[in-house]
Amino acid sequence: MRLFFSPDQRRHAPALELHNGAFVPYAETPARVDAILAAIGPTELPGDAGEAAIRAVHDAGYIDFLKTAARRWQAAGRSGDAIPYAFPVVRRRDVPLDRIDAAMGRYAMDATTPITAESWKASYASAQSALAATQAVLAGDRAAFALCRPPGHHAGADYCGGYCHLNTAAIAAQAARDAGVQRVAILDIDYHHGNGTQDIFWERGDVFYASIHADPATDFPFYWGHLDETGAGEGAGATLNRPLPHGTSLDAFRRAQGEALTAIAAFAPGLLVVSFGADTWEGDPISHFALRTPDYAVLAREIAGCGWPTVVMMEGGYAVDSLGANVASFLGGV
Ligand code: Q9C
Ligand code: ZN
Repeated sequence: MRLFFSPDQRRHAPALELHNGAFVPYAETPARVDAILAAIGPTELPGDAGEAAIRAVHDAGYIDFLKTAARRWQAAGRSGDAIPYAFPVVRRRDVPLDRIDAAMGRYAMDATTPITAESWKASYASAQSALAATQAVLAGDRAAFALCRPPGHHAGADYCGGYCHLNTAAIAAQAARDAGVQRVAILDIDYHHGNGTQDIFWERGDVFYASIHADPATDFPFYWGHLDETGAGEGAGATLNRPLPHGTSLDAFRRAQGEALTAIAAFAPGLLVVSFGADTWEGDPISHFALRTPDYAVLAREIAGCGWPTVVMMEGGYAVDSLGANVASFLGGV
């Protein structure tokens, strides 16, 4: 299986994040990719396919914001990373937001996703890795892996959040659609619900989104991922959510994944995108499931057994010492 990663993806390295009411060291570190690289062996550099596939998913205003936010934050006299703190929750009129503080809240869903001067470079490179892996599968490989980092599934068409700026799974799925694949399915097995991916395809009947995750009644991102969210309009029935309780281990996770795979099979996709997070591991520092390292191979074999061309995107996973083994276990199963 071909594996894609660009060193530029290390360049996003915020100092701190707001966690449980205090600033703590940022959990989504460049060390995560080094741990994965050490376990999975050599990767290939993605080519540079430009911005078109990113613009097919994300708003122009948001892309411009990502490129310029750190500079605008500095120009406003700030020393640390750019972090939003005021949000237009009451849906104000779409007035121009010149002040960087206002733009930060407009283009973010939370205050846990800092933007640095290098964030665009790193997220752009992460999207290129996603596109290169997708190209490999479109060209005939049965499966490929993009070591995406920063991750993607919390980012919507016009917002960042949950450590994510560009939605790599959505960019991959849309690129496959634009290359002529009629129906694309996304299976999201990160610990957290992929609200951005769900949002982007909510009213789309051509991209099926299925997610297994911690119940939003107890866990981030709170406002999305409930059982009764199933899509709307053309996309009615093309979203499937399986929220699960703290302590979930292989048996229950596997049953939920089986339901997701059955629904995806009925949709008959030409390509499967997997948003894979290893934050479902029993020792993850910010999560509460109980999967063990060998469980990832079991889950991956069941996905691979469905026979769809499959492109895997790295999402979360914060227990750095075990991350490599968990990812290697999953990829071995694929
Ligand atoms: N105190 C991914 O796994 N932090 N993102 C929650 C809880 C956000 C995780 C704060 C977690 C985002 C890709
Ligand atoms: Zn996660």
